[in-house]
Amino acid sequence: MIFDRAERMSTDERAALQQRRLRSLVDRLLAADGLQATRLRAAGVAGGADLTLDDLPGLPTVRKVDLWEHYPYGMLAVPRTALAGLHGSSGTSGRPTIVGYTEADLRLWGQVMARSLAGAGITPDSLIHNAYGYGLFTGGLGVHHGARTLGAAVLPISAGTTSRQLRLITDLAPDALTCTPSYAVYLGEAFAAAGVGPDEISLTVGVHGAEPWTDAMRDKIEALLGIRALDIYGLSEIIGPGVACQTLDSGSWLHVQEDHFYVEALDPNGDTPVPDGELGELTFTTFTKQALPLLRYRTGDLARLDRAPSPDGRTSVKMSRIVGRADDMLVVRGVNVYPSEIESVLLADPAVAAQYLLVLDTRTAQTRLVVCGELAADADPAPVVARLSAALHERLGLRCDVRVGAPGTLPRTEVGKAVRLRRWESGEPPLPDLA
Ligand code: DLL
Repeated sequence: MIFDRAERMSTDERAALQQRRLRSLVDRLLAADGLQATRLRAAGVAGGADLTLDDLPGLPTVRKVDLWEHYPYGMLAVPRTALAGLHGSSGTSGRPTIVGYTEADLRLWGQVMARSLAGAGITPDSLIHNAYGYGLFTGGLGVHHGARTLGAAVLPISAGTTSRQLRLITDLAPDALTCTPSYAVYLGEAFAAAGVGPDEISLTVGVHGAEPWTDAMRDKIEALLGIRALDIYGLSEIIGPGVACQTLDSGSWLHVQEDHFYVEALDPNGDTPVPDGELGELTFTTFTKQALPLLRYRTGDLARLDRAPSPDGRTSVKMSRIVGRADDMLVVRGVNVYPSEIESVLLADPAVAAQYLLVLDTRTAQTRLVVCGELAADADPAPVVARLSAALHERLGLRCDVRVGAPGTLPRTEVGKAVRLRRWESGEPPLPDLA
């Protein structure tokens, strides 16, 4: 189902709307007279009136560090008293980011999330088992706003207490599951351990995001839960989940809600957009957000853009799944390694479970990458270790130290985003038996 006419607007109509919205955004930023106004004036922009979309690549960018430096309210374009809600993320570096929403922003969020849920086949008759965390994190409430706008029922179970989740999925028979991909695997494994197979689970679709995942991980989720597993992307700074979403018929692509969130993919210097189809850093402009409008926010997330017609009839630009982050590339003995490549190799092996952990051991000059996996069922690990070592060497051009344990031996994240990388710089190993 296409929820909103804007999703199938002609590209000309959308471009005209975007240009009007860009002009009004620039006027609002200048009137708010904050950091972004200073940067706009320094770039010679005194008003929005004459700007076109072609001028965007010449306008100044903002980054997370700007939000940190103006924490907590310095980037708001409205008085604190005009806020209807706040969210935040702790981020990998531990510095908090706080974002604010007006009432109109919350309505916008509900609208883009309703589009995302409807694209996944969720209808006003659906029951959504929403296992994203409720709280400062945008996942739980973001889905909740979308479900309300769509008219679907939502169970706000939040993350954690897995035995209760299984019980309620069994008793209430929801058709849709919303949670991180790692938690979907966790739920699927717990069902399997309880002897409940995919055919006995009522769920038909899952909408998963908030952390990187691969096709191999999707295959595991779909097999464990008997669902179609779709990707949803977003970030607190832009609105939360609902910036882009895969639909049942969009192939592997995610439609970007570009009438509200204009996207560019920038080259590694952050200067120029790369051609469609090439990997670039996603950079968003929030045309319509009131409380925290951002012009050209550089996300650090790497993906490709595509404008070919989509079989689902939606006309917006599409993005690939997130391939990695500009800052998550590991350099191991001179070889550049993206964690997602390792995930693809591990999970493509049917003998390996979906849980894994990478340990980057930099205690000596000879950096070592330990790849810790887990068997899907009790078996002899030796042939699996040999297979994975060879496959990783071929894919990465690097010899990794592969360890494969019995099912259930690696630590799992029940609440929050999965931790896939631990750095071992000194002291005790992050996992026992790693020496
Ligand atoms: O994770 C919002 C969200 C909630 C998205 C629920 C999807 C579902 P933050 O906590 O601010 O917001 O983290 C944003 O998470 O810059 C990406 O690096 C990563 N991320 C989000 N969605 C995906 C995804 C939410 N589908 C950061 N694939 C982003 C890969 C993702 N990475």
